[in-house]
Amino acid sequence: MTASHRIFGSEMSPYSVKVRSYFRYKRIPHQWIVRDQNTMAEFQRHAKLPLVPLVLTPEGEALQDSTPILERMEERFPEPPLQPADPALAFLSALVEEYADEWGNKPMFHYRWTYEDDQLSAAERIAKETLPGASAEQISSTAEMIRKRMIPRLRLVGSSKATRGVIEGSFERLVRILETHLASRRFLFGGRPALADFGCFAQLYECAVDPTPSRVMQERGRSVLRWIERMLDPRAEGDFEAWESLGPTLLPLLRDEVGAIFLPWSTANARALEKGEPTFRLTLDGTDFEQETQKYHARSLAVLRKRYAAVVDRSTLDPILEEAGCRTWLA
Ligand SMILES: N[C@@H](CCC(=O)N[C@@H](CS)C(=O)NCC(=O)O)C(=O)O
Repeated sequence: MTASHRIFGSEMSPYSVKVRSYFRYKRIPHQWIVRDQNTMAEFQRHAKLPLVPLVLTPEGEALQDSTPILERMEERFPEPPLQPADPALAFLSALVEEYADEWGNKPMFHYRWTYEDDQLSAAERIAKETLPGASAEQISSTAEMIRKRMIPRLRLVGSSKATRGVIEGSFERLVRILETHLASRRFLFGGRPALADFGCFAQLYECAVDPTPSRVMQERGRSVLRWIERMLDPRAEGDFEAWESLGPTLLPLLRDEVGAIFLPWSTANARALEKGEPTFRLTLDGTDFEQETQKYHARSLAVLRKRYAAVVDRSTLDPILEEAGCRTWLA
C-alpha cells in the first residue's frame, strides 16, 4: 500500500478543500490535518509560506500552492486523468480553474468579510477550528480578533463599496450560468470531474456555507449545490463530453465571466506590475474597478499564457476562445 500523504489545511480555505477533493478522487492515501494550535508548529517547520494547503509527501517533500500540487500529483497518480484528452478541452478546463482560483476567490472573500452575519459566522468557525476544545470566551475573543484582522484585507482583493456591484454581479452570473450548465450533467466537462471542477467548486463550497451567498445559491443554484456535494468526494460517473454538447451552456461562462471580467482584470494587474504601479483600475461591467497590484495573479497569468502557447494545434481551440472574447488576452 502507498504510504500516506499529509494535507495540512482548513475547512475554511477553498484551496485546501480543492486539494482534499482531488486526493479523494484519485484515491491517494492521505491524512487531512487541520492546521490548528496543536499542528501549527509542525506546519511551520515545513511550510515556506504561511499558507494552506501544505502537502507533505511520504518522501518528505513539502508542497504548497494548489495548482502545482495537483500537477505534481498528476505525474505520480495519472489515473483517472484529471483533464480531457482533447487538448482544446484541457486548456479550457485550465482556463476555468485559473478564473476560479484568481477571480472566483473575490466573491468568496468579499461576502465573507463584508456583511456582519458572514463575518461573525466565519470568524467563529475559524476560531473553533483553530482552537479545538477552547472555552466559549476564548472562542469569542479569538473570533473578534480574526474579524478585525480580516476586514481590512478586503482592500487587497479589491472589494469596496464601489466594487461591490461588480463582485456580486459576477457571483450571481456565475451561479446562473452554472445552474443551467449543471442541470443536465454531473460535472463541468461531462461525466467526471476535471481540473476546472476542483478550482470552481472549492470557491463555491465556501460561499455555500456562508450566510449571504448561500441564500443566493439556495434560491437560484440548486443544481450547483448538488454538484458541490458531489465534488466533496467525487467519482468518475461517465466520460468527458465533446465541445459540441458542452458549448451551448459552457460558452456563456467563458464569454461573460472569463473573457469579459477575469482576463481583462488579470491583464490590467499584470501590466501594472510590469510598470511598477502599486494600484490599477479598469472598467468592469460598466463600473470602475480599482485594486492593489498583486504579484501572484501576474505569475499565474503568465503560466496560463505559456500553457496556451504550448497547445500545438489550436484549430479547435482558437475559434472557441475567439467567440468567447478570450483569445486576445492570451496571445
Ligand atoms: N495560491 C494558493 C493560495 C493559498 C491561500 O491563499 N491560502 C489561504 C487560505 S485560503 C491562507 O492560507 N491564508 C493565510 C492563513 O489562513 O493563515 C493556493 O492555490 O494554494
